[in-house]
Amino acid sequence: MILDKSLIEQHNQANQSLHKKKFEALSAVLSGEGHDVKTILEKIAAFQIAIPSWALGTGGTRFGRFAGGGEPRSLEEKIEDVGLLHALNQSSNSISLHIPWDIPKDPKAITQLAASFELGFDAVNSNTFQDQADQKESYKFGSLSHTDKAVRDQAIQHNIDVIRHGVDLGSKALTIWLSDGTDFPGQQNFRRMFERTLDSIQQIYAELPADWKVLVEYKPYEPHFYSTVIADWGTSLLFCNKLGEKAVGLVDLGHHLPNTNIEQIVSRFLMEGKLGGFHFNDSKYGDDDLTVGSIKPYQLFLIFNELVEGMSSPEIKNPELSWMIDASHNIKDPLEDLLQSVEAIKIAYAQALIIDRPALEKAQAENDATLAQEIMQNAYRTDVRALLAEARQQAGAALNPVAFYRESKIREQLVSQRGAKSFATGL
Ligand code: PSV
Ligand code: MN
Repeated sequence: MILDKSLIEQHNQANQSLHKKKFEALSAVLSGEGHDVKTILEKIAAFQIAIPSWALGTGGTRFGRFAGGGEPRSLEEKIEDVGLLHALNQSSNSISLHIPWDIPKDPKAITQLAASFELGFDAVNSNTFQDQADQKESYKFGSLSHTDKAVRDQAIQHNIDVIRHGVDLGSKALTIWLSDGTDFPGQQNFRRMFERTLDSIQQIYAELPADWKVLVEYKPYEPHFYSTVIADWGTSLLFCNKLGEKAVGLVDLGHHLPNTNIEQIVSRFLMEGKLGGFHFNDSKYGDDDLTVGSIKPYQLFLIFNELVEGMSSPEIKNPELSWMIDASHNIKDPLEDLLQSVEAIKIAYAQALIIDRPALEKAQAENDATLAQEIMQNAYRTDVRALLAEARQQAGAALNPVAFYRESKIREQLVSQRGAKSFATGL
């Protein structure tokens, strides 16, 4: 579905006077605090977050799935949906594919279609956590770490195939999330599992084009419940260091045990120049895949504080990051959910940009914990939404994307085009 841009203009006109009041008031406060509002707006506008191809349909749990209707039935329709999101917020100019859920059969046509929506392709994701119908060897007992070389070889070849699909599309990174692990003590030898995995990823690494990265994602448990081969950031970093320069860590916000200090992990990765990217989502208990910022917005802000501080420090030499959403659940309209997630990420980024850094550094040097907290929370408690709206408006997007989506009855139109029972591949 192609959006009629004049409808966005009408929406912006109708909401202009209230927006103007909010933006002018906020600009006055920020300028008074010494910030350059124009530069902040430019940074917000430039910040783009990739949309995962698997989050455009309704997500499910192992207990069920409640499809919402109008879901994209093909990769082409998924690209159209990301194009729609991008037209609404001008903040998601790429899509991250999961293979084999979304295999581009005609890569040229797919890249052209994406380009027509001003979209590119972010990291491609391999999948050795499920068996496919036409697959010879089973991943029941693992893939890249498997005891049987034939299974490992099949999983290695799959990752190499994913790289080739990515090359055809113009992607520049492979994300490996390895579900391999064990469910019972004594089931496997931890060290040998690590060694076999390293050998497998080394073979994949050797196939990476010169300008590619491999993002090594970690996760402490699920689908296995006793051990995971790449369980934590330390193991991810260990793999990356052994692999080489092109290997970098991927932080999925849902892949930590309760109360883990994720912002400190981000700082450590940055310090080592080994932070590759993010899978944004939110969670209360485990890998809940909830809308970004819906549960722990302060944590998200603290993560962006580390990112803004780290990326602007001359001593940090970290490659460019891949920003991706990895959220999907059961009850919301997926497009509304993605709009909310992107908004939450950009809010946290904008808040981190307005931290008074010189004052914070001074407070830290003087061990003034009270003042440091005041400075952090002054930024966090600033309602920056009018900045985001202004950046969107200047880029030709909607002042309020979710409201516009509802007013324009976009889901209803998608349902009438695709049917109430259409089914997207993915989780
Ligand atoms: C696993 O939980 C994960 O975070 C990985 O990134 C997968 O690729 C994605 O979710 C979808 O299953
Ligand atoms: Mn993930």
